Amino acid sequence: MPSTNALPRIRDKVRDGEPLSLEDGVALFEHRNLLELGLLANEVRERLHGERTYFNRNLHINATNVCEASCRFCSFARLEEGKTGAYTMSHAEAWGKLQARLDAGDPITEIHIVNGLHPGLPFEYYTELLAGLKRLQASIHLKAFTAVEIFYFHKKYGLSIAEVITRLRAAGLDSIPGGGAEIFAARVRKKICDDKCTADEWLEVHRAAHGLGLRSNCTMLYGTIETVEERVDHMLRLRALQAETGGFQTFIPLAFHPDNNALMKLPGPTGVEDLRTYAVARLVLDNIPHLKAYWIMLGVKTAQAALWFGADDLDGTVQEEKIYHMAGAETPQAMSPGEIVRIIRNAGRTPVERDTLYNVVAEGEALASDKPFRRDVRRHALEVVP
Ligand code: V47
Repeated sequence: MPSTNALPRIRDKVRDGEPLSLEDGVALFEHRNLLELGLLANEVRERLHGERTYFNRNLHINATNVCEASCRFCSFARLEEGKTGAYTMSHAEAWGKLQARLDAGDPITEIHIVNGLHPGLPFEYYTELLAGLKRLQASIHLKAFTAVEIFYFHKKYGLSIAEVITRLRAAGLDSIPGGGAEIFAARVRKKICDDKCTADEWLEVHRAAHGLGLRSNCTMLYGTIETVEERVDHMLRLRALQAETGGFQTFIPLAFHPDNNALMKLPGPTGVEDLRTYAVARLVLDNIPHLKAYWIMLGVKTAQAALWFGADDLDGTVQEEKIYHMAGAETPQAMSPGEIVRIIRNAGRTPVERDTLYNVVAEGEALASDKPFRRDVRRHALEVVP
């Protein structure tokens, strides 16, 4: 605990629009009074977005969990086909997920696709996956493949990073999700994810994507073995790339879930740590417009509270999430748009349905007011059990 209260000095910097330093970020993490910290983060949140709180209608597809990497925090991956719980969807199965939403009259605007690093699939598996989804719904936004996957494609198929992105884009890719960043510090990566791309390689993929005109998101996995210095360092590296390219839309802190993985002995972050991390992120990442409280992993109640600690986005209806649910998340599998609207209004904020690029889809009277999904839809059994 620092002997002096750094908050008044940091508050002046924030109000003057001065970027915060590593030391400032660490001092914020160490500031005991959570509400003072939250108030300052909320000031920035309201300066940027007022009361507006965004969400979208989306669907997650994790087409395969077969993965060459052995990240110690991951409960989703299986090393090879044939291992218990390993799966790879056929194109028809993956496309069927979208067809089911269309048949149900659910006007989703985005599909979020994240997979394992499968050693045996041809590049065409991925391009055809995208192309088939676009054939079903030309207007759907495909936010697909983390930088880790794109780097893997680059190495595996012998294409430059730019060529990989260009070919995926020609097949239907619209933007890149923020996953796989974990924590940039080499010390931590060595211990929790030493067999996938490095921090610099992750950043290089996003730099290339931004250079080709694609937008992307960025994440930070927190609550494993990292220090608060390493969390702030992570944010500063993202801020530096954003200063260069301006291509990041949203930062998503991802709270570690400890079930069914090699880090099971760790307790996972507490609610206060979640809110503190959101507030510090809002203050340090002054050049990334949005901060997403991903309700699937934060829990609906903490995500709602995070709307007063810097967050302005709740992600979306989701459906079919596997990565966190296999790691022990107890949140529902899906929330109806009406339920998300209710949660936002109940927090005293103004809901706005957006598309992936933050264009407004509906607000005010035009917003959904449907009931929560039936219990069996919210809690439907996972098709893949660990
Ligand atoms: O890359 C994996 C993380 C990420 C665990 O871009 C875990 O809009 C905690 O990136 N505990 C995938 N975290 C999810 C992701 C994401 C989610 C929502 C929106 C967006 C976006 C991106 O989840 C992985 C990894 O960093 N992760 N296992 C775990 N046990």
